[in-house]
Amino acid sequence: MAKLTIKDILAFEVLDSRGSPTIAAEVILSDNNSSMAYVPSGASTGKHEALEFRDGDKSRYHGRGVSKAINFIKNELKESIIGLDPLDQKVIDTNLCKADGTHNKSALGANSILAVSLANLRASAVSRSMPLYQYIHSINKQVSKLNKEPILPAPMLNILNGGVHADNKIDFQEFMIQPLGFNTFKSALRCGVEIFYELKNLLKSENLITSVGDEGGFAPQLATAEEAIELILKAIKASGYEAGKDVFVCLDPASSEFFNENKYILQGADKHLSPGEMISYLKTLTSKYPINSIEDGLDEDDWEGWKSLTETLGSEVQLVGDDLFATNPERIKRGIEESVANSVLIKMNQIGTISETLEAVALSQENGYKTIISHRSGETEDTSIADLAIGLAAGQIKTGAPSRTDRVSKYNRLIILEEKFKIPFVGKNEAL
Ligand code: 2PG
Ligand code: MG
Repeated sequence: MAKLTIKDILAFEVLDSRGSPTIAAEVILSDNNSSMAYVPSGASTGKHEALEFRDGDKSRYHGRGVSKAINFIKNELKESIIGLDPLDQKVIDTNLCKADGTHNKSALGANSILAVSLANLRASAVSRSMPLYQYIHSINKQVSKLNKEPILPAPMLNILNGGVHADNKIDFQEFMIQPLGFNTFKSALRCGVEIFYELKNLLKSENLITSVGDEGGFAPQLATAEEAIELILKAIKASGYEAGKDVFVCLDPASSEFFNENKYILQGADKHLSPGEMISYLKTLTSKYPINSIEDGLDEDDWEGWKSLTETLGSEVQLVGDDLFATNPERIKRGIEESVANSVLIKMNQIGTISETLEAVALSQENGYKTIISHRSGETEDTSIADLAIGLAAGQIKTGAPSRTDRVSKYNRLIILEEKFKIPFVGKNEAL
């Protein structure tokens, strides 16, 4: 049998869910199997993320075009892997990184590199006639000492949007619900969806708008986190579910967005807090409400604050590093060494290749940190994160509200994989 190789790579400038240009890349193999991958894009991007390469030419898409990144794929990146074995993802990713040659992928862009890395992964799965999640599980053997069996993740649904994802005054970016007291993914998701319906009814009855933010959650004109949480709790009750038992509240304040000169400036809530006061505020919220997870509760470089936040709340609440870790194994290592946070948000485009993403998950899991596979606020029809969450047994996924196809497509993929392949659903204790 002829050796399997990468025959061609195509790239297209397409659009994400905010109408911003992004990249779709197609890897075509010598056996004529192929697959397309689309790259997402963040709004509350962390300082330590790999670079997203944009043209900066103001005459096109307000400078947000990605035509240069597309050319990097067609030239430098293609040359670096053409003719190689696609099944050796590690070699493919190493070559892509070498072609870039920088520490943060600033020469060719993490968006162009990830498009090729992910398309290669997907095309390889097709060529091996495996569902993507199974293929991911099979290659994770080389990376993870645990390589846990595939499992459906607990969903985190962002049903109320604030911060830079919405045009309201709420300082915190995301108010999520996490259904946990269920035996299947489908029934957990149904709980989240029914609460979402009730939240809409409540907003209407209180004359608040029901338009949605970037991740499909409602974006009412509220000002404080307390107001948002109270409404969600009412919606949970109205749906017949019990908060703190069937379903929990999760927050992503995305604190780096409002941290300035060592103060957390909450304009909607009219609070200017020192790191110590911000920790006390988060503690108050968790003692008052059934909150089981807080992501980016503090700034991405406030390691001192994070340490004391972890000492204060780490034994009772999941503390998730997103901008803090930026899916970067070096930063995760530092977090583990300094006992900072206890969970890692995983976003492929923060680091830029599949191999480094697998490394970040393995490192976290091997050190007892929980992992949550995450979408970006700018998404596409690509559903690879659903398979990634299952194949790596991440335990949790956050992919927005059950509204807008860019979010729902991931949930639908999870529903179908659960039923078709009879994959077990993560238990409450294993997820958190
Ligand atoms: C976050 C993400 C996704 P963005 O902060 O967790 O919800 O937002 O993609 O805008 O960084
Ligand atoms: Mg976040």
